[in-house]
Amino acid sequence: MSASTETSAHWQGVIRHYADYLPVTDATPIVSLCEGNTPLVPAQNFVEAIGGKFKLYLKYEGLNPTASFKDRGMTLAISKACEKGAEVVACASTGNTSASAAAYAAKANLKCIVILPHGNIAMGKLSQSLIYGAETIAINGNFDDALRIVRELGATVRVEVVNSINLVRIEGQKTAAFEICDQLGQAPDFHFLPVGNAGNITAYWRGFKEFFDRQRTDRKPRMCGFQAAGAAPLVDGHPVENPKTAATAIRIGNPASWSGAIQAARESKGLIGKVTDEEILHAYKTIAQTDGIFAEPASAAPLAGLIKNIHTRLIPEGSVITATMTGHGLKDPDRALLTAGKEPTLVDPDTASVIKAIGI
Ligand code: AN7
Repeated sequence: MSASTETSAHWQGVIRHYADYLPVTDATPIVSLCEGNTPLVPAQNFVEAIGGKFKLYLKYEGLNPTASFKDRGMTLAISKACEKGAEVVACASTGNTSASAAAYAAKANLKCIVILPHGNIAMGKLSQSLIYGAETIAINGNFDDALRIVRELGATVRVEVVNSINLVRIEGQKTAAFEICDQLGQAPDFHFLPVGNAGNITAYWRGFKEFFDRQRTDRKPRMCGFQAAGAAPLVDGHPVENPKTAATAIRIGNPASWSGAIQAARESKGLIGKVTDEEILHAYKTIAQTDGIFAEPASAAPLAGLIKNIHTRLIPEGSVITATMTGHGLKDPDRALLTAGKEPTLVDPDTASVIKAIGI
């Protein structure tokens, strides 16, 4: 079956679908959980609610097998690790990379070591790493400390590092840009996404450029990345020693793909901006309540960035904008409960009490 006739019912993951664009050969054992092929969901209710005059589509990456975009890079990283004969993989993570590494390592029967900043991992993500059976280490430090340790581990013992400093991860993640072009029929005018360790913005820009070079689209988008204000090294122009944000996924002070992010913004005439936690959480609640999309807080950073740019001249009327919803909202149920700010209304078990409580 050729890739062009493959239907979503036969989808077998991003490596098989985009093999011509990825560093794989017949000798590469493909480790896949059928990731990718995520929906591009129109979000016009949100656009109307914020007073925008553009078209918005959300790439809902929370619908990947481990509920984040990380699966696209991880299928390739674990496949290449197997090709090399690795037996142990390791990563540092704010939660989603570790969930994905743990799942793909389980599938490939590799040992997986994950190093996490203690107390700053959303509950859903921590539960994933543990149930997939990864050796899970929490450190009294932040993500940047964890990444330093993993780099040192990779140089000291026989482990394959599967953070995005492993460039194969970036290669896999660029398939999201391919899918957006395939879904829209061309690249959008703008692509918005959150930025933490900056691997994903690097990957998307590479993907859009490759599809343009191979004439699969006649345009390239302006890349607009958003960091949390308390963890915005790329905007502030220097590493942040103690990054702080409620969006724990992007609580990163010294991104590994720093130059890739700057290059994406510069070459595409886009920007890297920052948004406060208050703005992020407002966007997080708004997209859930207008368009029924439950994404984790970090994923709402680009939506907060959109709101912020409604009254600037950045976005011409009628523009087509895509934004990546990088992780599922269920990853962080504690934050959802806090942000909703409501408890269920408890009533006696009779219809009259329910009618009284709902006020209709
Ligand atoms: C939901 O899991 O860095 O800029 O260790 O989980 O490519 O780092 C997660 C990052 C955005 C930022 N949204 O992407 C990790 C990790 C979500 C994320 C990002 C992350 P990058």
